[in-house]
Amino acid sequence: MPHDALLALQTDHLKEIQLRYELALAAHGFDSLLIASGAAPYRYGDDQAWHFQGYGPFLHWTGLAGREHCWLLIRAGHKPVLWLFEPVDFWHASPSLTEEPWQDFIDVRSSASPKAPVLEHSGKLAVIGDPVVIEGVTGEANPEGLLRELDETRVRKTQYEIECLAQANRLALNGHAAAREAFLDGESEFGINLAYQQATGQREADAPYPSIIGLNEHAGILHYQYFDTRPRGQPRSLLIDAGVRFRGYCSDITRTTAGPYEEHFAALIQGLERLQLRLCGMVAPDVDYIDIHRKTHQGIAALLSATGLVSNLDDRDIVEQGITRVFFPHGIGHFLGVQVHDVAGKPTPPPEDSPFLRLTRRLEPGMVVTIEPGLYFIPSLLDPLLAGELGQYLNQPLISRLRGCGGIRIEDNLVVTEDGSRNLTREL
Ligand SMILES: [Mn+2]
Repeated sequence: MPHDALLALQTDHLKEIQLRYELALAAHGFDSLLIASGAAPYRYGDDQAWHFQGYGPFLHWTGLAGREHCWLLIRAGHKPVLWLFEPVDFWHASPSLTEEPWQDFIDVRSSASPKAPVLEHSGKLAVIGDPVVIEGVTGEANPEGLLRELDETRVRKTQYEIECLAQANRLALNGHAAAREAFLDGESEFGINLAYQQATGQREADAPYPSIIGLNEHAGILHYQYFDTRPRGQPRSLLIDAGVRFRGYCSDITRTTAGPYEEHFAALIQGLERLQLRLCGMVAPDVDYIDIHRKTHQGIAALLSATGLVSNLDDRDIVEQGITRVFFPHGIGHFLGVQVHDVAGKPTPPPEDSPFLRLTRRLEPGMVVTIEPGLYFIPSLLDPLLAGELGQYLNQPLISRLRGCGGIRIEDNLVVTEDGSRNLTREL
C-alpha cells in the first residue's frame, strides 16, 4: 500500500478509536483518560535500563513503540493531547517526529519533563499504565473494568491496523528468506540471526519478541533463547520464529527448513504444512477458535499415522490417549496486534486439555490471529511416553533418528474477513 494511502487510513483509525474509547469511558463513568507510554526499569543493582517497548494502549494511538515518559490524554468531544518527552539531554537522542496527518488529529506538545502533565477540567479521570510510572498521578489508577473494555477496543482491527500488520509481514518475510539462505550456507544460529536483522533492518531489541532461531535439536525447544555462535558441522534443521514491528504493529512468523539429507524430516515438514494450510482455510467469521485447535490435534494424529511414527492405533485414540499433546504441546495460536500475544483473547479460560491455548473466542471480521501448528521431538515429553504402555505404538527407531532435528512449527498471520480470511503471510 502506498505510504499516503496508509496515512489516510490512519486518520480513519484514529476517528474510530476515539469513538470506541469515548464509549468505553462513558460506560465506566469517566470523563477522561490519561495513558502513560511507560519507561524502562533499571536492572537491579545496576545503572543500566532494560530495553524499552511501550504500553499497548499508547501504541494503539501513536504506534511510537520506543518513546518513554510520554503521556496521552483522551477526552470525549476533544482533540487528544500528546505530551512528547523531549528532554534537554546531551547523553541521549531526542528524535523529532516525522510530520504526518495524525498530528492534525492529536495535539502534540513537547515536554522536557518525564512527569505527568498537570490537568485542568479533566473531570473524572482514569490513569492507565505501568503502576510504577503512574504512582502518585492524580486520577483513578488502572480501573479494572475500564482496562478490560479498552482491551476489547483492540480486538477488531481497523483497516489501518490491518495494513500495518500486512507490512510487518512483508518486512519479516525478507528476513525469513535471508535466514533460510544463511542456514543453507552453513551459518550458525548467531550468523542466521545477523542475516535476519540485516534483511529486516531492525535491531533485535526492537523486534516484537526475541527471535527464536534453533538448529537441530534446538528446534525442539519451544522458546529457545540463545544463539549458538558455532556453525553445526551438518545442519539438520532450522526453526526460525521471528517478526518485525512496523508503526507499532507486530508480525509473528515461523518457518522450518530441513537440511540437505533429511528426507524423513522434510516429508514431515510437508505434511505439517498441508495441515497448516487446511487450518488456515478454517479461519472465518463465527468459527470457534477452539475448534481449530481441536482440528489440529486430529490432523497431527493423521500425520503421525501416515508417516509411520505411530501405528496400530486409530487416529481418535492417538488424540484421546494424549499422544498428540506430546508432539504438539502448545496452542494453535493467538491474537496479534501492537502486542505479539494481543489482549482480550481469553474471556473464558482454555479447555482443561489445552491449558496453553491463548485464544478461546469465536472469530469475527477484523480479528487478526496466528495459525501455528507444531510437531516436536521434546525429550522431557517423549521419553515418559516411550517408556510407558503406549510406547509399543510408537516407531522408536524413526523417532530416534528424527530427534536430532528438534521439531517443526509453521506460523502465519491471518485477518478474519466478512466471508473468510486474508493470509497476510502468504499473499505475496
Ligand atoms: Mn505466535
